[in-house]
This record gives sequence, C-alpha cells and structure tokens, in this order.
Amino acid sequence: MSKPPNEIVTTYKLVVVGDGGVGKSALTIQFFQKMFVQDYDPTIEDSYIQHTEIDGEWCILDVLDTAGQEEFSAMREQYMRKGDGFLLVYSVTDRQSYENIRNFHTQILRVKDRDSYPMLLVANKVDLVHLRKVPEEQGRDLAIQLGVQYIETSAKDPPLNVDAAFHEVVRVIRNQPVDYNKRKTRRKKSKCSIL
Ligand SMILES: Nc1nc2c(ncn2[C@@H]2O[C@H](COP(=O)(O)OP(=O)(O)OP(=O)(O)O)[C@@H](O)[C@H]2O)c(=O)[nH]1
Ligand SMILES: [Mg+2]
Repeated sequence: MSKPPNEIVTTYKLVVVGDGGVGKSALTIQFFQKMFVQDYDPTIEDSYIQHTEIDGEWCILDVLDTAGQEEFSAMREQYMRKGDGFLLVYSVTDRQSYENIRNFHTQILRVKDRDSYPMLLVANKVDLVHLRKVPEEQGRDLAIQLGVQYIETSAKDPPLNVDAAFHEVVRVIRNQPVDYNKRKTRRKKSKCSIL
C-alpha cells in the first residue's frame, strides 16, 4: 500500500532505552529491517526513520536507539529531552536490567518535568525460556507501579510483538491528554512565589 502524497503526517520521536545488552538494537533493527542481529555490538547512538501506517493513519517514526552501556550514560538527558515516547526495555534473562527500569523511568519524568509521559515497558528475550529470571507477573507488577503498559517481546526470528511494541507507544502518544503541554508552561510561569 502506498502512502497518500499530499497528506500532512505527524512525526513521532521514539527513544529506546534500557541497560546494555537487553536487545534495544535487535528490536529496532527487527522493526526497521526485518532481520535478527545475532552478534552483540554495543551501540553509541543510532537513529532510524520510516513512514508507516498505524491504525489507518500514516506517520513518520523517528527512532533513536540509545547506548545502554554505563560509559555513555552522560548522553541520556539530551536524548530524553527529544523523545515523544519511550520504550523501556529490559531482558527477562537479566534481573539487574529489570531493576534498572525505575531509574530510566524516573530520569525521563524529571527531564520532562511531568508526572507521567508516554512509555511502554518492554520485556525482551522471552524466547530464552530456560534462561528466564524475571517472570511475567513481576513485569506486569512493575508496569502497574509505573503506570505504563506492558508487552513481552522477542527480537529473534520468528519475532514476537516487535511491531506491536513500537505501534503501542505511538498509540499512547496519540491518546495522551492534550492539556499536558499547557500544564508545563503554567508550571514554569509560576516559579516566583511570595514567602
Ligand atoms: N535470544 C534472543 N537474543 C536477543 C534478543 N534480543 C537481543 N538478543 C541478543 O542479545 C545481544 C544484545 O543485543 P543488542 O540489541 O545489541 O543489545 P542493546 O540493548 O542494543 O545493547 P547496547 O547497545 O549496548 O545498549 C545480541 O547478541 C542479540 O542478538 C531476543 O529477543 N532473543
Ligand atoms: Mg544497542
């Protein structure tokens, strides 16, 4: 299906965050290039852009695949500022990556100066059943605590829920209340208070 030529389409900037090795690049490359990257090559920062149709509406997805390795963590605030929506990725085989999700969540809200923001909790590598350390229930619990949706994925062929994860973040962005931006402006203006 080809896209209508003269229609104005919205661009969504999505940012994929999470610890090193959880599969952020594998998910992003599976989504954009429909292939599984077997080798681990730590990312510094990569971006991908594509026209796509989600729920019958064309849009441009501009996805930033970030570095999970601690040595690149200084770049985090900068990319967090640019994101319209975030995929918070952990690996079900790596408990520490699950524990660290809270840090990413907290930092995004702080950078955005909001008490909620479009995010999706992504439990990746669910194909590795025998190596699994974080059960589905704990993933769902965390999602409830953070007030975000939860999805289980595998970037390995045959992929599981990879398109669904990216599409779901766009849905969350589209469905967020419109007055959020105004609220941020109000907050900034009311900085001066009489003591
Ligand atoms: N079995 C399996 N392996 C995966 C999956 N996703 C990623 N991997 C493997 O896990 C390793 C790390 O994946 P990457 O996508 O490079 O991890 P990353 O999160 O981008 O890591 P950084 O770029 O360092 O932050 C690679 O060897 C991948 O092939 C998955 O869903 N299932
Ligand atoms: Mg990577």
